Amino acid sequence: MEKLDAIIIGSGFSGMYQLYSLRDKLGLKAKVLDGASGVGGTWFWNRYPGARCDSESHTYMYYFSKDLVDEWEWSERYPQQPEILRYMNFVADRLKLRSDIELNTRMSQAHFDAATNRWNIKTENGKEYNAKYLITAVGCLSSANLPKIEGLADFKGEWYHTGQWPHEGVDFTGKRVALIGTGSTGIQATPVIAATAKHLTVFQRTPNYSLPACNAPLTPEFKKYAKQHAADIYKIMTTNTNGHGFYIEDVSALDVAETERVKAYEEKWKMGGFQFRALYRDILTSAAANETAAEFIRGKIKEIVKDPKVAEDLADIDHPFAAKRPPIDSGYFEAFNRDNVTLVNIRKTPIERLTTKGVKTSTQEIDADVVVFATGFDAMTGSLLKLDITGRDNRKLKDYWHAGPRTYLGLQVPGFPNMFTITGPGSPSVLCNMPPAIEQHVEWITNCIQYMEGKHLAVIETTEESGDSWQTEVDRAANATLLPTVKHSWYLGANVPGKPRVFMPYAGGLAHYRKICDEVAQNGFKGFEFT
Ligand code: N01
Repeated sequence: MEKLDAIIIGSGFSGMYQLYSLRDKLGLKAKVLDGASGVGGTWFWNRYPGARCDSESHTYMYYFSKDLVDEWEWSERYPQQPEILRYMNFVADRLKLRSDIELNTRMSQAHFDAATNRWNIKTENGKEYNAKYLITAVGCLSSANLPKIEGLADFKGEWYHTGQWPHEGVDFTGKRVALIGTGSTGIQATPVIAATAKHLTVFQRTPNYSLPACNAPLTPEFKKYAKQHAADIYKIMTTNTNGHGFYIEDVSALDVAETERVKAYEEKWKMGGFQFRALYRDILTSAAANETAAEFIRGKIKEIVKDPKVAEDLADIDHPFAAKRPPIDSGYFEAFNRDNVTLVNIRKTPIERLTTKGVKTSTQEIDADVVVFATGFDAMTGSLLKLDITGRDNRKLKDYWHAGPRTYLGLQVPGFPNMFTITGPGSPSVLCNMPPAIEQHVEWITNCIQYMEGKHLAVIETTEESGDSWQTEVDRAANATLLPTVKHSWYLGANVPGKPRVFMPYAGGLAHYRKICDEVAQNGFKGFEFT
């Protein structure tokens, strides 16, 4: 059994920075475990066609090190998966992290031992570790959600989930492809698969808004600008609601004349990306303000898609804009103008089963050589609940979270001493551009551990009262927005049958959340108890 100060689970953005912080800043003995054969977390697994980040590249990176900012150069406004994976490998090498990352080593069990105040950890390949701190860096969207569609075992073709894509890629040339799911992933994959497949059938359950990415190579001038203004960019990212490189305008959509508003939406549409959402402060809080944006996008869909029936099915959106995570795309709606792309509205004609030859709906059987499940993830809690994590008094995380996750600040779970959850449920995480949210958590945890080590404290543990009061704040923040009004959203766990319907991320905004976390730390880590 290897004895360590800290075990970190996962080698994505979170795990790598946490390792660097504990090892190189605090001088602790720390190790990362990861079941994958390479670093990169989400970007190691999500290799599906068209996989690209929806955050702009100059904001989708670490900012804690000026050297890393200066030495890395992105090629496009929105980086593709291979480029992000190269970046992650660059960081692993540049910070000399690899010697403390155990790949192909999936943690299966972590039990807290109250006699020693330490965690005993076991892996699937039989390794054992003992550590004072257990830090989960497992990602919010890393547990694939494969729907239980009858007949999958009968299907004679190939099938794949986008989040577990084969490393060698999939050649769609000359093939009939069925794509199930029209979230961010399905919307990114559709035009790319359509470009080579013989035929692509997209099965849509929930129509979706999508904003054009307007991706393009970065100009030398922009690259220079981003490096020279890194400090200003970082300041914007960490002092706004969702960690992107721009602020939300402090104007109500309802205080602007319609012609002016439509003109402004048009400008943002042409600019591409999430700035469209940032045009008015009340898009996510007022149904009437939201409808102005929703109506504009529905109009765009009908303008782009030539077949009015297909356009009607695509634009028949029954949730407020951005109340489900809005995708951004590179030619999604345009793909439905191709002769080799068909839309099947499975709200009207549900999928009944897979057959040996393809997908059977209530009205037809569609032959397919390949089925692609772009059906998302058991988000935020799935990857944690797959593990056997047992805290004080034999408390199992699965049991404690049976009615939904309960945390303090999304950073710790009552009854699980010395365990920290990077971007855990109850933190802003998925409502943000992830890297600044991750950096904030890693820095907070590192500061907390430094405090403990400096004072020779054995245990940090949050309380039931702290968990309860934070849950009240999580609910308050969600209910101040339109987000929980969408009943079929993965933010609420609705995409996974049987999962409790609880709004999981903290919707109070990254800047506000950072302030709360800072105040907690400044007040002697209020809400936590030390022994
Ligand atoms: O998953 P999703 P995703 N039968 O859950 C449908 C991040 N991301 O992988 O909406 C038929 O959003 C489901 O239908 P419905 C981003 O945060 C980031 O696309 O549940 N259909 C939906 O259409 C994103 O939000 C980036 O009715 C079924 C789709 O499958 C998150 O990951 C890129 C079904 C799933 O959509 C998840 O996105 C991609 C069933 N049984 C993703 N079950 C970047 O920034 C589900 N569906 C790079």
